[in-house]
Amino acid sequence: MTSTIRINRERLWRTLMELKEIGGYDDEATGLRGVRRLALTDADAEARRRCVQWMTEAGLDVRVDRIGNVYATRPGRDRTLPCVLMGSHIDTVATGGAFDGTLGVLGGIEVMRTLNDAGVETLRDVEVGFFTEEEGVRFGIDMLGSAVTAGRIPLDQAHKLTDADGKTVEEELLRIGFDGDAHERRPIPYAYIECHIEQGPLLADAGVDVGIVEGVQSISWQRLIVAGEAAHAGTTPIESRHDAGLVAAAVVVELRRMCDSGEFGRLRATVGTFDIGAGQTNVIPHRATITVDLRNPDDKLMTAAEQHLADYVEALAQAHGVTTTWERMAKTAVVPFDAAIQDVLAATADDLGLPYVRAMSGAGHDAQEIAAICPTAMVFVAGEHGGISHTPREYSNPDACGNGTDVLANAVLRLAQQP
Ligand code: HGY
Ligand code: MN
Ligand code: MN
Repeated sequence: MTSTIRINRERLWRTLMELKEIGGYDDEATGLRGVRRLALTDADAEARRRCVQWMTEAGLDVRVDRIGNVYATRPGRDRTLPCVLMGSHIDTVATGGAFDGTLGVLGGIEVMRTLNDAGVETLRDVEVGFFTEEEGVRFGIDMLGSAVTAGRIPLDQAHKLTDADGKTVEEELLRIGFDGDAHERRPIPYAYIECHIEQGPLLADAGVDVGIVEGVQSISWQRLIVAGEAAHAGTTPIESRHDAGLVAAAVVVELRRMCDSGEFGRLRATVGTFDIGAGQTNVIPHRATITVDLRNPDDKLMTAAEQHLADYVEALAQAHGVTTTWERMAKTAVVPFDAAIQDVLAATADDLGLPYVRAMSGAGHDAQEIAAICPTAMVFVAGEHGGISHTPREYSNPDACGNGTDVLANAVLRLAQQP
């Protein structure tokens, strides 16, 4: 067995703390510094350039593909062999923290520096990359760059997606100078490992820093547009209203009932955007738009939940005399990760003397897309404050990040030496 390597934790932490200030903002709700680095914005562009600089300083060959994914290669002895790929994303939600995605990218760059410092020559190329628009918050489809790489979303469809201001992905890639020319259907890797904070309570509850991820639960994103009729708040009798706001609110309440009922297994539902326009105190809302994010570790129960919701909304539309339109934003099935790669991670954690738990991922990740093209798994790192994430309260400590990245480093090294 190759001797173990240990990454430089201070150096990794310094890069995490530096990157968090690119798109950093003072979050009123928490009083903390948050990160707002939506995909292809100026902040994302600056963070991309900083990561490319770190990659170049580590002596890596950097390339950009046509959806803006960035890969950096550390050549191995036999360049004809498929590479071992690490990666994640550096775009964040609008009220993000310092670790979601960035840990997997900066951790991968730190692995490269550590291999350099140790003078290790690998048999296979090792690559680290970051994918475009993993969060989906700006252009409406999550894991966009990795889904294009895996062939699930055509490049043309991805390029044409627009943000709230009508700007397309293609225009924004051009504007920030990341309209690369490498083909997005990249050479198939030998294996892919993503290091990522868990973003939940499982590892912290188990008292461990490290998790080995068995797979990702299914995700369904839909937009519901309700069109009713504006009318006077005082004179319009209750029974003759077509209140779009009421129908949308009823959907929110029903979603929670569906989750609490257990009828749909371990369903999780979130209405993260609720828009009834400017609104006027004394006018019945004529229009409401909500997004519905469903998660379920069981595909059949996910389908049942979507069907129930569609029937429920149809009945509401009849009862309240409104029209309802569903728009599909994103849908991914449960994705199991490769057992052999999980075993490499487990053996690596054992060698490092790091206790771990195995867990399904509640969040979506680029790894679930890349799993379609090569053997893939993830290593989780515990978060604090119950693993809370997608908020400036997101936090993991230097040791947990260091332990998770040591697992990444040594698992990648094992795989990169395999003929
Ligand atoms: O939504 C998710 O699960 C991920 O953070 N993109
Ligand atoms: Mn993420
Ligand atoms: Mn996220």
